[in-house]
Amino acid sequence: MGHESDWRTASTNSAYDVFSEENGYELSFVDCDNDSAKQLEAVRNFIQQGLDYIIIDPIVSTGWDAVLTECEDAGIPVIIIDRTIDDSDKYVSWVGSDFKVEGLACGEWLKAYAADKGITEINALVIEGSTGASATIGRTDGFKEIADREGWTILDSQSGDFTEAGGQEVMESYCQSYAGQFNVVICQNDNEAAGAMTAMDNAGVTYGVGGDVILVSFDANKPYVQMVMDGKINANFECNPMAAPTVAEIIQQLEAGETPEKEIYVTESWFAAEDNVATITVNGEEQDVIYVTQEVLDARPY
Ligand code: GYE
Repeated sequence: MGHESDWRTASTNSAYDVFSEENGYELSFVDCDNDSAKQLEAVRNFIQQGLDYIIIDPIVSTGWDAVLTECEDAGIPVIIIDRTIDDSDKYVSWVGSDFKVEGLACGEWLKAYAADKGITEINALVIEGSTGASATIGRTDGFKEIADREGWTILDSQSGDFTEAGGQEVMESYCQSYAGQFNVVICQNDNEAAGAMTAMDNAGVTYGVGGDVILVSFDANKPYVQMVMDGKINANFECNPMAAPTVAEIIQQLEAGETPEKEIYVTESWFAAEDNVATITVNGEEQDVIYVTQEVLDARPY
C-alpha cells in the first residue's frame, strides 16, 4: 500500500518478519505510495513474474475484479489483508479488522463517557482517513450510526489521508471555521491525531483529560497508547496490524491442499485514559474498555 502511517510500518515490518528467507519464503514487496493505479500495475507485474501467491492490501475497495480475474486465470491464489474489496470475491481469504465495529465502538464509548461526565451536547469534527479506503468507510459509517441515533451533530468530516500532515491541515481549517463550536475530535488514525494535536496547540484549544475537547483516535500504536496513558488522547480504538502470521497459516493450508476460511477477523482492544467506562455494548456484545496503566502499555506488542 504505502508508508503513510505508523500502523502501516507495523504491518510492513510484520510481513518482512514472517515472509523471511529464514522462514522459507522469497518476498517481493512493492510500496505503492497509496497510488491505486500503481497497485494494479504491481499485481500485474507479480502475475508476469509467475509468483506463487499474491498478497494485496487494497488501497481502495473497488476496481478489483479485472485484475483478480487475471490472477485467477494465471492460477495464482490471492490473499487479501487489512482493507476489504467490495466488488470482487476472486480471492482465497481476507484477514483483517471489522472497521465498522471500530467506528461503532468509538460511538458507544463516547456516549457512555459523555453520560458519565454530564456532557449533554456533542458537536463533533471528524478527520477521515483516505477516501475510498474500506477502513475509512467503516469507521465513518460506524460512528455516524451512533451519532444519528443519539442526535449528535457532526459539524464536518474531511479526509486527512491517514497522515500527520493531513491531520494537521484539516484541523487547522477546522479551528478557523468552527472556533469555539466543537467539543469532540475524532481522528481516524494515530498520525492524524498527532497532526490535530499540533493544530489545536497552535490554536490554543485544549484536549484530552481535563481539556475542552474530547480527542479520539484509531489504530492504538504503542506511542499513541502512551498518549492515552498521559491523558492527551481520551480513547484509542485498536486496529491490529499483524495479519502476516495468519497469512502464513493460510499459505501452509493451501500448500497442504486444504481450503482456508474466506474471512478471518483479527482481535482488537479499546483503550481509554480514564476508568469511568469499563464496558460498552457493540452489536449486542459486551466489550471491555481497557484503562491504560503502565502495565497495559508495557504489554503492547506494537
Ligand atoms: O488505520 C491507518 C493506515 O488500513 C487499517 O491504514 C489501515 C489504516 C490504518 O494508514 O493508519
